[in-house]
Amino acid sequence: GAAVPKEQRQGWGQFLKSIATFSGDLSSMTAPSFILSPVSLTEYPSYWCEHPEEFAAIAQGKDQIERMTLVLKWFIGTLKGQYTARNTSMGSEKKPLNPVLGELFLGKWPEKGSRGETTLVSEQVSHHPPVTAYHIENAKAGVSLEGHNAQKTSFSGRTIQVKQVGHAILRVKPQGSSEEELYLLTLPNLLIEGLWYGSPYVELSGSSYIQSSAGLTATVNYAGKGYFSGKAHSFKATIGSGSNALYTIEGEWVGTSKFKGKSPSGKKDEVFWDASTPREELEVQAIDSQGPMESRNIWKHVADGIRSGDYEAASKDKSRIENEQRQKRKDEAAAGTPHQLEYFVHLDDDKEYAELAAHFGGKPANEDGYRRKPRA
Ligand code: 0T9
Repeated sequence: GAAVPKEQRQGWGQFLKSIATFSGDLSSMTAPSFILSPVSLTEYPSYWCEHPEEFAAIAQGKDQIERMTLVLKWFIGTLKGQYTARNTSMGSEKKPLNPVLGELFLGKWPEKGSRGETTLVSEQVSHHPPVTAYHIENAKAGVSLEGHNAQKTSFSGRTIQVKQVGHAILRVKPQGSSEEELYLLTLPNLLIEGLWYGSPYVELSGSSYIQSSAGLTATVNYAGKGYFSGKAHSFKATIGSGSNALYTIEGEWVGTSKFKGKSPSGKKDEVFWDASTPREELEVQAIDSQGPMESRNIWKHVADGIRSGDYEAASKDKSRIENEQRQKRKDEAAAGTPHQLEYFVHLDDDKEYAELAAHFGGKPANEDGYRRKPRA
């Protein structure tokens, strides 16, 4: 394959073989250097808000149908960043840095015009298995998102299959109303393709749901090349209430999507979302002024090494971090003071999840969850 550097071909072949026989946590595997990303998984929740205007606009919807349409639009608008940003910035999907327990990623999208400031708090709430919790909030707009992410991976044929574990809950204070509206978001399955050629990329498959507390459901069906549209990175979504479909949207989540049939404006083929809309990266404090648990501070030498091609320096500092972590866990165990989460509380049974998930069925009645700790 053209994408694998000559001197790493053997190593890549061995890596693929080891994935094939490996079960469990891919993130802890050592991979050939050309596939390493200098970015930690704790940064990924920022993909949820790279169109801060769309996020803020949700609360402006006049009624529950308009708000659900805005939620779906914001959600579809995040997909290109979530699942293709590494290809765009680094040429292929890359293996993220495996966050340490308690690692933080903090940032904001500043206030702009009438759009209030949006803040992000992301925390690695478990190291083994890796789980990241996050909270994104635009208080002025009355919109916030809380969720957690983990993955179950398996290998079949030439493809890594990733089942996303976790969910997100969006809270909206509709303009001119005091009653909070909730939206449960479930997450799609991923296929990691292109592995044989050393240029992995993500395709989405299966379905994901958005369920509102007001009783509306949006179902998103994902497909790749050769499925319903014949195009890669495609989806078909319906917004409905029970068995009654209100709107159908179809297209590519990396390109344009349109209403099929009925549309809010009544126009034919009304554009739903145009994924060429620029993404806005969040602002993060300079590394020198970051706290000791902040992601870019923890990983600065490793990331520098990966970026400059000094993989020896990268791997040396990565080992130092991992050894320190092992020692920390031992010390905590010996002292009987287990690690405490900084920003989140863990719920064994997320009641809001269970209540909303019951609407679209087929889901386990309970799942754990994370909530932002109340602030002083
Ligand atoms: C939540 C997202 C998630 C995280 C990544 C599977 C994956 C780690 C999890 C699911 C975000 O909201 C969306 C996007 C991409 C997902 C990553 C893609 C990926 O390949 C990695 C896994 C752990 C690997 O790095 C596999 C090894 C490697 C050879 C492929 C590049």
